[in-house]
Amino acid sequence: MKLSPDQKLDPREVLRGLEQYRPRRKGWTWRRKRPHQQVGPFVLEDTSEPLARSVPLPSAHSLGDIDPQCDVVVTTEIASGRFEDDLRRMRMAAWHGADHLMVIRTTGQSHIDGLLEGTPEGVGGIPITRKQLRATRKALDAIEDEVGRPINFHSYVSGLAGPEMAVLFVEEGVNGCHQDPQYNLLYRNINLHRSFVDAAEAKHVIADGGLLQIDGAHNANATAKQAWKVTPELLVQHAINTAFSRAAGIPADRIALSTVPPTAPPAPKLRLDLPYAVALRRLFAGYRFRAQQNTRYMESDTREATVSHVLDTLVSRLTSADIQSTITPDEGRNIPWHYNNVAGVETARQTFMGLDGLSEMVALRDDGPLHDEARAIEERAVLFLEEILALGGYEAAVEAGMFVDSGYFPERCGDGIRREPAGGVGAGSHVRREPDYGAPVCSHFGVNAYAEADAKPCAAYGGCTLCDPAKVRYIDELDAEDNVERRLERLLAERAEGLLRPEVEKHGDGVVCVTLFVPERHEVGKAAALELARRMGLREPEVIHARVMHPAEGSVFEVKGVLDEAVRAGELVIPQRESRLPHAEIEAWVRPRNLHVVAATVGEDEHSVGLQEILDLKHGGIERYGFRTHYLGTSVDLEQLLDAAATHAASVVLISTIVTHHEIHREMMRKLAALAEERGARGDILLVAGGTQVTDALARECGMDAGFGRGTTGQDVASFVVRRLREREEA
Ligand code: Z97
Repeated sequence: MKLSPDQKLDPREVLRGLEQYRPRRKGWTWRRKRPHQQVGPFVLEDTSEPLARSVPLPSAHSLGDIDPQCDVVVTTEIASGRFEDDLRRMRMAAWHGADHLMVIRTTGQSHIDGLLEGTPEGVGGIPITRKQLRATRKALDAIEDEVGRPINFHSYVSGLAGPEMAVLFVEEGVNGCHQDPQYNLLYRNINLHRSFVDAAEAKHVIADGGLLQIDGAHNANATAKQAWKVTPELLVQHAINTAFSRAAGIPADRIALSTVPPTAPPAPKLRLDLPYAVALRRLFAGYRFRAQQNTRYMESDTREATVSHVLDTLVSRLTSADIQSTITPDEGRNIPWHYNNVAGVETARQTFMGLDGLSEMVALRDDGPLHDEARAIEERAVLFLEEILALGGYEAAVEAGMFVDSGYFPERCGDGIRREPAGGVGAGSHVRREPDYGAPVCSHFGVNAYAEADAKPCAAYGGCTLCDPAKVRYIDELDAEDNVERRLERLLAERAEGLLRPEVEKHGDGVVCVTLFVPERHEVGKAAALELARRMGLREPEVIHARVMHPAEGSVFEVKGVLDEAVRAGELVIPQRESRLPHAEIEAWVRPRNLHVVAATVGEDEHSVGLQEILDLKHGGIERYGFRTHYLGTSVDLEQLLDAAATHAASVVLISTIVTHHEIHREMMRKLAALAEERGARGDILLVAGGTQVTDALARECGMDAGFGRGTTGQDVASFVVRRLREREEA
């Protein structure tokens, strides 16, 4: 399967021949670092190999469209609840720099003692199934070819079917996973013994499959009310899972500790978060660090979340994270929307690029408060471990509710999660292995009756699914209604008809978001915002974010709703921008003709940067082609402008308006056209307007010859002028 950048991903292509598909690579891949790399005008220190295809950061438009990639793996977590829609989301995220795509299942699958087949949604969202993993890995193969960088696919090995899931992941080429028995126990109330027995088996399979494992300590962080107080316990949780994973065979550099800077401003974030990050790196040198952005204090303000995430990323850079996991800034209020996956990824990427070379200029102090606090967290963690031992061990500690307590250890609040070691889901379901137990796959923790000195254990029964992929049983959809083929019917029909609807999560969901400021006190404003959204035609409007600007003056609201409208692509009128003429062609025509251009900003507009860029030689403006430009300054009177045009016998008048109130830009364009007409000069001069609110159609409507909006370059303006003047000459 091959993707073409100008074509949509075709889900039928992904599903075709899936039963024969085999993953082409197994195990985890890091980025290839390229220190001291020349990228456009800069030498960058903390970068990796560039992408073949991508969407650069917005500011890159003024920097030669460079798109350097940072040196850490960037993650986004995808959970639309429909895998076929996630594929498009993954493609977009990959183009924006993500190379670790985590799919979180949305069913309560942890409690199901087996694997599901097909691609059911049921009523609870997506489970992990072979077909879904296979389709995703296949699509990711094509996406990684398109962007030119390996993409790590990741999901979660947890719950009662953990070992089966680990085998499935290795069979299907999943590259990374979460696995931590403490997660099962504390957050899913799965029996303690069952969780650890399953984890030993699962971890062994993960080790053999070369997957990167991420632990679950960050969940304490997300659950504790005062997350900065849970830091000593986080070190303990990391230690338990790490030691257990090593014992089960995972090498240190494929164990990633999941760390989240615990606070958000106005808490003194770096003062609290840095010591924890430093303590962690000191204690766990040799392991990998997966830094996750903070969700604990996030409400509905995407701007606020973004600022916290930038600071989280600063902590990552200062303490050398290997993976930067991003949280979508809308996670506090929606099931994340696809464009917010991209926003999260861009936040990390933009921050890393901005911090390039930081470690060569700034070093963390190993004395003073940073050192003292890190030391205090380490000491508290050691005390925590000693108390576990004093209580009689891990079981007793869990029973006593030592975990996720709100106190800063050794202080205790008594609100920790308590688990009965003999209780929980799956209690009593673990049985002692028979001495002659034979494992169904070669990766196995403990004694395997099939193991022989010089042959693979599975040789005894003709090969296992891990050694011989042909043995994998692929079971397609089991449910005649709840399956991907049925779900695709609408999508394919709408695509065939060229129907377009807005969407944020699933194909054509119609969801839109509008921002309104209502000049009233909050409660009234909120009711007004909802009513206004209804009148805009939005079904099921819901305020997803509100912020008081002033108690009496008003609030701003973001309202989401469903727009039950579709447009047909084929019926849209798409303005055709004339193509640019080659530089050489423009110059060859302009230079011998001695053409004069007068230019100014008009109205009361002092913003001349845009216009200067169109004119200026330095900025690649039209002077480079040999135009004689006369820049008259800002807020210039229209009469003066036309006087100057007459003095220089100018062929072109360029006006610009950037910040305009009361439709001044329209008024200025109309007046200029009328004045030129009055003077009898209209036929001799080309009148051209530019500015953020100007469009070509609007400018023409106001009597100009052309209008240019955002993103215009000197080449665009020069191409237009040359074409027009050439026509006149030839006429
Ligand atoms: C993250 N945003 O990516 P279930 N195992 C571990 C986990 O942390 C989780 C699961 C399994 C977070 C993910 C919370 N964590 C969200 C160690 C989930 C998922 O299928 O929901 O039972 O397990 O780190």
